[in-house]
Amino acid sequence: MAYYENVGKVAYEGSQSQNPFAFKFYNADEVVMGKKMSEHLKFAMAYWHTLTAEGSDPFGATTAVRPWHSYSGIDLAKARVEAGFEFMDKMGLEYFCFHDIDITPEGSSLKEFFANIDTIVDLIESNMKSSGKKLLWNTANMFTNPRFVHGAASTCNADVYAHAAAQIKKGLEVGKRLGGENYVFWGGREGYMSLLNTDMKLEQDNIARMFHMAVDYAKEIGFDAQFLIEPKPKEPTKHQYDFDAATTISFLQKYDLAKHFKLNLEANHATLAGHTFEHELRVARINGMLGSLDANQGDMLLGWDTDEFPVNVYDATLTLYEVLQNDGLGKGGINFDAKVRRDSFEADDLFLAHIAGMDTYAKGLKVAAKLIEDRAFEKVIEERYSSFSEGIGADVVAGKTTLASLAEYAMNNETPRANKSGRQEHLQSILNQYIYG
Ligand SMILES: [Mn+2]
Repeated sequence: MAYYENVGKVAYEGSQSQNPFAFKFYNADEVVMGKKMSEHLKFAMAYWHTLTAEGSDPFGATTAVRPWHSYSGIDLAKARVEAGFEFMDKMGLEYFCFHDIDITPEGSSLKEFFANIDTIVDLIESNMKSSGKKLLWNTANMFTNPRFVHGAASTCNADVYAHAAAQIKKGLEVGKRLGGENYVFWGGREGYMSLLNTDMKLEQDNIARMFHMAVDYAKEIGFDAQFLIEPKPKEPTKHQYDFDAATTISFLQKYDLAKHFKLNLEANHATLAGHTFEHELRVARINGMLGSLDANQGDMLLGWDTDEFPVNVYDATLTLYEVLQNDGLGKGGINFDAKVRRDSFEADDLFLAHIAGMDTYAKGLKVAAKLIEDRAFEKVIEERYSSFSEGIGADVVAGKTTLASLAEYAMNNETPRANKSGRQEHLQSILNQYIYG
């Protein structure tokens, strides 16, 4: 049966199309910098926002009208699988991502939960085989169940720590079975609310121990997915330990985990941390840690994680600029960790929102590719730092200088070469020319 009867396969019709159910910029087979758009943009459906969450917020109940509402329990979980694969097929999404609790009810015990997971994973696996859709990543939700009130790997309760380990173990087994290309750790409640009751060192040491156990188990079962950590600065805890890219990278380096992990970066988490998304991508990229993206955006007038669909072409351009400079995302992709607004409650809105997001990223990709092909900013940056490619600057870069040798140089060159303007506003207008031109 069809769950989305109003909508057929979404096709590319070009920027002049008036058809709401058509792509204006995303043309899967169009070649950009030697690769198809669909290879640059490995878009993934977020199971939780698309199929599981239905628009509740702290002030009101669910509003979404969904075609699976006549089902309940495990039948509802099965209907969501079928609807999800129909949605991916119609949208041209090749990948999906899920938390364990997105796909099935937890039941009353871990044993029942894992049995439910097996039932639904059977169905997901057969749909993957018939459709060719792939798992970008899965993860364990270790923040919704009340047992995780004090965190999971950072909990003060060793029995809860063991429960978290059991969910991760199961998640890795599911990932291996479904051929997941990545496995994500998001520190749901891995942080603290008050230092007055918190042993920060023990909590961070325990998180690292959990990661090492996960690395070991993946190796043991032959699961070769890329491990990813998703930084977020706050919410739900006041201070999350994986605050941002730089904090997370230093954590991984301290605990000898850096070689096993990369980062799954989210736009809304970046802005919550007081950074732009492109800042987070740049930090990860220059450290060889850029793994995958959660494509969304926040509302700058609100202070929380609103997970809106990305519709800002300026931001998308600078995001794709970093991705292209990184020569792509490797095993990673672009997951829409984005939900339709509570008042966009019709099933059709799921399609319209994904079209908006995919078109925004497609336009951003094309502009970023042109910027790179023309070396629009690279030429400027090379010139700006050119004093480090010759003379005393080249000696600094080669590690040939000491404080004493630099001091001697400075004393003999009392009038340094003149500084030049950074030309920021001019560069911003060039970026606008590329976007609007
Ligand atoms: Mn978010």
